[in-house]
Amino acid sequence: MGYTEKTLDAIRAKYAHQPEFLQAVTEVFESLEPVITKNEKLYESEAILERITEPDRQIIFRVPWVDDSGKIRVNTGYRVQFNNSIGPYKGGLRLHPSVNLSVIKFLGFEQVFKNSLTGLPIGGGKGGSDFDPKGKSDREVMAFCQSFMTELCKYIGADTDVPAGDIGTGAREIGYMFGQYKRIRGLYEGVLTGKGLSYGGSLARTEATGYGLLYIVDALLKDHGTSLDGKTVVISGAGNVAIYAAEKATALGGKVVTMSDSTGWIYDKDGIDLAAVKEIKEVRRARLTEYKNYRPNSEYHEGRGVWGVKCDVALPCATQNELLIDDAKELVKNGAIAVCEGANMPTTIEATKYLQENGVLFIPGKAANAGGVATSALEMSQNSERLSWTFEEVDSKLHGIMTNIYANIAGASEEFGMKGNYVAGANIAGFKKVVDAMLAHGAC
Ligand code: NDP
Ligand code: 2IT
Repeated sequence: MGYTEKTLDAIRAKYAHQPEFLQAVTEVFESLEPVITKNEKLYESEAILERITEPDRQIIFRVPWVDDSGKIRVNTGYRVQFNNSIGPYKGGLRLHPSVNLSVIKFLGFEQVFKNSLTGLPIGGGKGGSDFDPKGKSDREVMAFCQSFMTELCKYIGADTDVPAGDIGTGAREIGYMFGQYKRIRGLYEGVLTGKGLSYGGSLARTEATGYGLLYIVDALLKDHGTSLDGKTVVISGAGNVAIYAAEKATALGGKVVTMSDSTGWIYDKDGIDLAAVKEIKEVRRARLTEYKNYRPNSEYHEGRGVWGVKCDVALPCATQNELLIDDAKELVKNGAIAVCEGANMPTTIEATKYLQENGVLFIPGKAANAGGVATSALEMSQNSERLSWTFEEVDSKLHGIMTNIYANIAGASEEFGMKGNYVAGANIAGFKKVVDAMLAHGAC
């Protein structure tokens, strides 16, 4: 049995109770096989695979807060500092009832490779809590965020670990957390990204993940002799990533016909009215059921279903494992040409393989959604030099980063004899830089 297989077996036995983490590791290991085989002796004696899959540290803590009725509520907080070989830990904070250690570990593991692919000096980490911001008052959200940061602030810092947003964590939550960090630590520093523009945030960070996704879609389609112009696009999610993906897809000439939230989805054959979605989701924090009030000719459906709508390009932008094998079959049957992941690991391994085997161009999240964290790294640079760049400057850097990522993952897939397999390309290209640094640092 080879080194990769042996290590994967050991990880599967040890972490059998962490399915999302195992899914992420399995996908990466499968595509690293050719690289590992080439360097098997060295990597095995240096325990590269054992070290890259074991976080540097995992912090788990109690988050007590007082609700509006005066009752104390308790949630669990997490920060997994996965790997800082190429820079300070960097990655978002997820606030969602489904959060557990397996979810945070899968996200942290993915983040290591994603951050490497950006070409910027950032290591990988992730955190969050099983707190559900839905239905909570602003005061309750503030109470939670202050309590969460009261503990988290011991472990983070501008040169140590720089958290940011993710599901359930947006500008409001980052603001409350930054306020509490500053108050306790007495430091005004770039300890979080996705900050408001009045206190050190970067222009274009809000748009960055969605825009970045479309910049790589554009590069992919151009490389395959076509473009987004006139194409039908289906998008899942109606949050930060989905909204700005839809905005840029429309700007590039695509027609976005679906979006979804955690209870249902909308179909608008004339193209989604984004101003309406922004008002419903960003301003009123309401449900997509309300979309019909803005566009009477649109359809609302309970449950899931966007992947059954005929399209050219599909962009899963909600959450993990939201695109399953039957969805992949529908997409292929309906003639989709590309699937690019705005969310982290939205496509199951089985569905990914089916899409690839049936000629659908597929870019995994660690490459396709890297524009968010890349722009966070640009926010860190601006904070360090105490300057703010213009929207155009940040956006043009983001564009350059995404086209570079496309060139690198396409190049790596070709170099290892798997041309067009962007899953392998992303894993290999992301892995190489981190491993070079790990080898240089010795046993740590
Ligand atoms: P948001 O919280 O802004 O939006 C998430 C959207 O997905 C919401 O519309 C939500 O519905 C919907 N959703 C549907 N099902 C679920 C579910 N089971 N769990 C959570 N959400 C669900 O998050 P983001 O847009 O920031 O993140 C979306 C994805 O993109 C995640 O996978 C995240 O990790 C990834 N990502 C985010 C980046 C960022 O910069 N924000 C960067 C890179 C990746 P509802 O409206 O009902 O809550
Ligand atoms: O998954 C991700 O890359 C994010 N949620 C963004 C992380 C960041 O540090 O901006």
